[in-house]
Amino acid sequence: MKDPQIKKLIEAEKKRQRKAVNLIASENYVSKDVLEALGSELTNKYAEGYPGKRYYGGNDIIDKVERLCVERALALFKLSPHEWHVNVQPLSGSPANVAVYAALVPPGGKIMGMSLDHGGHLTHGHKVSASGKFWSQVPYGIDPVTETLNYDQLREMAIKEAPAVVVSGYTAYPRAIDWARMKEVAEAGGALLMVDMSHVAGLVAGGAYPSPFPHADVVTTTTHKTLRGPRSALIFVRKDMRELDKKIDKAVFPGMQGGPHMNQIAAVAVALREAASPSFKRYAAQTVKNAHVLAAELKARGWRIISGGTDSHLVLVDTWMSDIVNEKGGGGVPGKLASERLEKEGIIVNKNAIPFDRRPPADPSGIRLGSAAETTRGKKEKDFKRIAERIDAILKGKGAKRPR
Ligand code: DSN
Repeated sequence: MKDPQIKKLIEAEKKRQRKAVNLIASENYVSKDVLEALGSELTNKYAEGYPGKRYYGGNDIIDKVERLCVERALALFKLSPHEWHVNVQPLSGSPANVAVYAALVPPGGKIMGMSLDHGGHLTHGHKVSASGKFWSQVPYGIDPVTETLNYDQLREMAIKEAPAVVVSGYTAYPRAIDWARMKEVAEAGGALLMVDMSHVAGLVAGGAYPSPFPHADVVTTTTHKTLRGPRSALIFVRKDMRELDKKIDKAVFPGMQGGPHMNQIAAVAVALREAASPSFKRYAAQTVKNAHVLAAELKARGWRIISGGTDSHLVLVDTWMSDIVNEKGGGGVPGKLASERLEKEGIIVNKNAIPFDRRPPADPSGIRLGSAAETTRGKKEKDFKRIAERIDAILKGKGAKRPR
């Protein structure tokens, strides 16, 4: 690279990534092959349209790239091309979700989505996102006692509100979701079931988390979290008489986007091939085992784990109201301070609201941890035990050595 400033910054970021213990639940480390595809000449090509129907010439090879990505996406999740369609062009998760609403929800129509502080995503209808400005959110949350979904209550809500779409799949919900029950919820309200499996897509691909495909009408996912690909997104849609597939394609292009990022689509194809390998299956299983250890070890040291544990890569910790007394006799630590203290010691997490949080979103009560990135780096249960010990020591204000 001839640009010394950017070269220096890339090198600095590479070093930071190497040194840090990365517990950001939505991040991961891609392979060299994924990076190579991302940095390829495919970025030079305009390919507005879909394979065989482009608005520019010179797209024969590009068509093959996109078709291969489609084929691999369907094969990875064991979907028949007769029953499912996948659009591989969304630039990332938020535009993918908004494209689904543009296709399937009339302007001003209702989206039943989980509220932000209970673990939903901004694009599940929150008022600050386009999804809450052009459509109206029917917000739902989790049960205050079990801190998990209460499907009976959701069913009643769906019947009362009759939304166009029920959105399931969250950004800070550690537990397995009963997709069959979510389908019942949607059907009771006459709604489509849209699953945003962004966080768990890699676990689903590796067989370590229940698949939403037997029950959902539409499944969106980012490709860069547990799936370990480049930043991008996919929209899967059931093919049937309702022609949802055609509506979704039109909503992505020309509805939302122009030319697809073909280097990104090629990199997704590479990641999908990697995710179909036996070693990825082992990776997915190890990711969940590591998260179990992290949750159990923190819990054993007095930290309150939302819902009592995890069934995925994700652990949500109430650092504020946990039953903790530190060495100075003080109590818990608010989420912002907790994440700052951990970062100073080389452990990167994000502050996160917990359900029914009484603290403001900018300084919430908890932190969100994830095991996907460090599992990619080969960490096992014993390493996660050490990470939990270190987190505990830092948050309680004791000095301790950095985990390797
Ligand atoms: N920012 C992602 C996450 O951290 O879950 C969602 O967009």
